[in-house]
Amino acid sequence: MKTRLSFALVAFVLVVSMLLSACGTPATPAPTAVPPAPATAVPAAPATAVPAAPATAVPAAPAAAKVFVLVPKNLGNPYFDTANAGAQEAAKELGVTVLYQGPAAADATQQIQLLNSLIAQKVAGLAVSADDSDALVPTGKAAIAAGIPVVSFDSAIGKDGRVLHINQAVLHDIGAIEIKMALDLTGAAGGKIAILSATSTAPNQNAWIEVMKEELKKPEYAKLQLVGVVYGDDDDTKSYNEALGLITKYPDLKVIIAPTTVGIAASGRAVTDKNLMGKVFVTGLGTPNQMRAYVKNGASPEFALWNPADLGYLSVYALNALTTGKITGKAGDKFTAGRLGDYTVQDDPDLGLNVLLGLPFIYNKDNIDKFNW
Ligand code: RAM
Repeated sequence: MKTRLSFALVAFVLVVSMLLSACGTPATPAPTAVPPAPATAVPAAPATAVPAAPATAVPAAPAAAKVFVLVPKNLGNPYFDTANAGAQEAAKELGVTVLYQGPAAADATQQIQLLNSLIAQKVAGLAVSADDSDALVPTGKAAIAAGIPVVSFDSAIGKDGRVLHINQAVLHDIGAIEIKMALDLTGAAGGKIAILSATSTAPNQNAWIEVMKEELKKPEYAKLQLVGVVYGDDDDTKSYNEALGLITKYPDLKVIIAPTTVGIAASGRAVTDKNLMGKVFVTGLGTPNQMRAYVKNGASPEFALWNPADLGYLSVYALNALTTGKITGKAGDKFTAGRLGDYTVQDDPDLGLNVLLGLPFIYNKDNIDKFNW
């Protein structure tokens, strides 16, 4: 009897304690049980899918430093290397780390893979020169949703896929200056001109080409005849071959306008190799060090550009202002970008929210030796 009673008691205690613990579990959700949101929001990219980045070019960062990543259209392009030099200068001043990672080729799919991987690594901010405006929007959105501010620089991501675009110069001025230089080179007689661009999807070049076509409708440009637009994909060899193709196809071609630093240098070399100085002129957008020889030998007497180092510098200052809460990215927001001074976020009907670096500059034999980048 005594045994039965104590057995019943033990069983009762067991059942009660089981019931209590069963009720207790769902009633006490610990805060730590919440899954970390950003990781699941980001489509994971296998690390191996990311095109190799020049890890060695990156200075080792103190573990605590904030990590921004400057993502060019492609690696191995001196234009973007110069932008990176400016970005590193800003990084030093601000005490942040800026990594420089990009796809091997100017290709949006590769760029998206890299960005997905950087989002998964939870970097502090991204500055991207877009290989394709629309294709990068979902990726930019995913970054922003994960709390990573995105600015595009040089080549804009569509408005929804970035907080700000860091604009090198007013779109209209860049297109207009290229047509003006073409007429300077043909003289009043005018003649056939062709455009050798970057990739056919590059948002910046496509926008400039649209402006060039509009400019050509003006009476002062009536004697300039645009015979074609070709694409060198910001690849030196392809650009060189496209330039030779234009020269062969149009024996009376007067000017090649290349709104890309890769295309203009390759065109300068093509004209030089064919010894067509004084017959075919090259102009567009170039860097002084790549163009110096062609300015001096007459293949490209003048070309324009802004300073890409300043563009990289301003991009990092803008990311820093966004991540420190100094600005949120709305029109009218103001911040100071070190040696470049004060900037205000502006809203533009086409470009959306942006920060404008300044005016493009014309390089020629009188000033080219003042520049070394
Ligand atoms: C190339 C790239 C870049 C463009 C310059 C002018 O380096 O296409 O996006 O801004 O040219």
